[in-house]
Parts: sequence; C-alpha cells; structure tokens
Amino acid sequence: MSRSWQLRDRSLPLDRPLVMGIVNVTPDSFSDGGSYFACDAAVEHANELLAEGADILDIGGESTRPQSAEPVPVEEELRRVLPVVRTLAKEHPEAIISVDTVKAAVADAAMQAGAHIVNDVSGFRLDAGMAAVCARHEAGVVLMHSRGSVSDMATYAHAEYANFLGEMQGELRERVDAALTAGVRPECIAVDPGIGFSKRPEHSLLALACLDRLVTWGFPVVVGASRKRFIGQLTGAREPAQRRDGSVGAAVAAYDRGAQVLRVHDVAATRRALDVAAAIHDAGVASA
Ligand code: HH2
Repeated sequence: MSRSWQLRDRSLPLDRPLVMGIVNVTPDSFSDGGSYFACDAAVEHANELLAEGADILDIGGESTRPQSAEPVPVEEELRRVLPVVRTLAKEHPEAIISVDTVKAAVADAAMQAGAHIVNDVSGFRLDAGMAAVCARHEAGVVLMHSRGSVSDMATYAHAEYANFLGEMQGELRERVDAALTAGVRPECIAVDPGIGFSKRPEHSLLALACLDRLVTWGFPVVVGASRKRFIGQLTGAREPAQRRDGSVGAAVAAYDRGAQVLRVHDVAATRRALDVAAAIHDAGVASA
C-alpha cells in the first residue's frame, strides 16, 4: 500500500518508515542559557538530526515529563519555539517541521513561521481553537491519546481502565471524529496511541502489541516510545539517555506492527535499524 500524508503544500510518501527527530526547546535543559542559547542549541541539534536521517523535526517548547510538567504560558512557548521554526524553515526549506503543542495560538504562529505539522499530545482536547487553526492551515495533525492536563497526563493519575484497549481506542476515535467535524481533512490526520501517557507499563506494552487495530483505521500511525519509563523498567536503564537500545527495539516492533512514523531521540540508530527492518519487510512483499 503506497499512500501519503498531506501536510499543507507537502505530501509525505508513506512507503518507508519515517523518523521524527525530537528537538526540545526547554531552556531549563540548557541550564545557564537564555532563549538565544536555547534557540541556538536547538537549531544545532536539529541540524544533527537531519544529517542522521530524520524525515521530520518535532519542535517542542513545553515538556510533559512528570518531574517538569509545569504548564508554560503561551508567550513563553512562542518565545521558545518560533525562532527555532523560523530558522529551520529558512536554513532547510526542504525539511518537514512539526510543532509539539497543545495551544492553538502556538500552532497558528508556527504555521505562519513555516511549520507543516501540529503534534498535539492532547488530541485537540485542551484548546477549543486547535481544530479550526489546523483545518485553516491544512496542517498535518498528530492526534495522540492521553487523559488529563499537561501537568498530569504523563503520570498514572488517570491510568485506570476497565478495558484498556477498548477505552483507549474509543477516546482516540472521538478525537479523530472531532477533528473531522471541525473540517480537518482525513488525509491530513495521523493517530498515536500515546505511549506512557495515562498508561502504566503494561498498558504501553499492550498498546504496542495491538497497534494493528489502530492501523486498520487507515490513518498513518505515529509511535513515541523513545526513552520512556517502560523501556527503563524492561532494560534496567535508569537514566533516559541510557535507553537507546531498548527504544530502537520498540521502534522496530512498532514498525513491524504497522506504525509509519517513529518519534525518537536517537535518530541515527533508529534510522539504521528501520532501514534493515524495512528491507526485510519489502523482500517479503516482493516474494508474495
Ligand atoms: N511523547 C512526548 C511528547 N510528545 N508526541 C507524540 N505524538 N507521541 C508521543 O509519544 C510523545 C509526543 C513525551 O514528551 P516529554 O516527556 O516532554 O519528552 P520528550 O519530548 O523528550 O520525548
């Protein structure tokens, strides 16, 4: 099946696994830096990820990490994200730029600055204006499953399920239907089960194991398992930065179950692993 994902004036073919490289612009991670240094460092990091084979750059100015998930005011998020989007759009006009935000004002400004995708970890739940902004710009959208607010969506505060797969898929489907009703074109939509978001490790494993159920909806499937807690638990790697090998394993397993976009920190390793997995997949298709 050769399809594509529509992103404003771009059409991204889905005939090979796509790597979405993570670029965080959170000045707290650049301890002594003001926004200028955070921007510089983010652009440099993005340049490295492109050289390593990233297909999409995902720029985020608000963390959902449990230990640092303070909501960021809209002006501050704009101050962090916009200079990076503008610089990358100018320096790499061919690059596909995604903005990781739950705020319509940030999405709108990022589109005007040259971004192509809105990656909303709330699936348009947290800002009533988000769907209209995305529809107006004909942006590519990633609708991710989560529950709760930015502050608690990556915790276990809402991780209670009677029937995990049924509830997760039902809630995500509601977000897809809301986007369609608001005028987002189906060919612009991708879905994401939200690994680690309002999910205990067993939920994340089940979401990955049963990814094929989301794939049958016909939208591209995005998976962001990179460096997440369940990988730390499975591999014993306490520090997120030590979780590369486990993350590559998760990316390959997700691709094997039909995911087309893998959101990762370690682009080079994931790219190489996915190229091998894709060659094996294609050889199987060719011989069938
Ligand atoms: N996970 C995080 C952020 N954005 N977007 C999508 N589509 N899917 C994900 O799984 C996803 C996401 C996790 O965010 P955070 O904990 O802030 O860390 P990082 O951005 O370094 O992954």
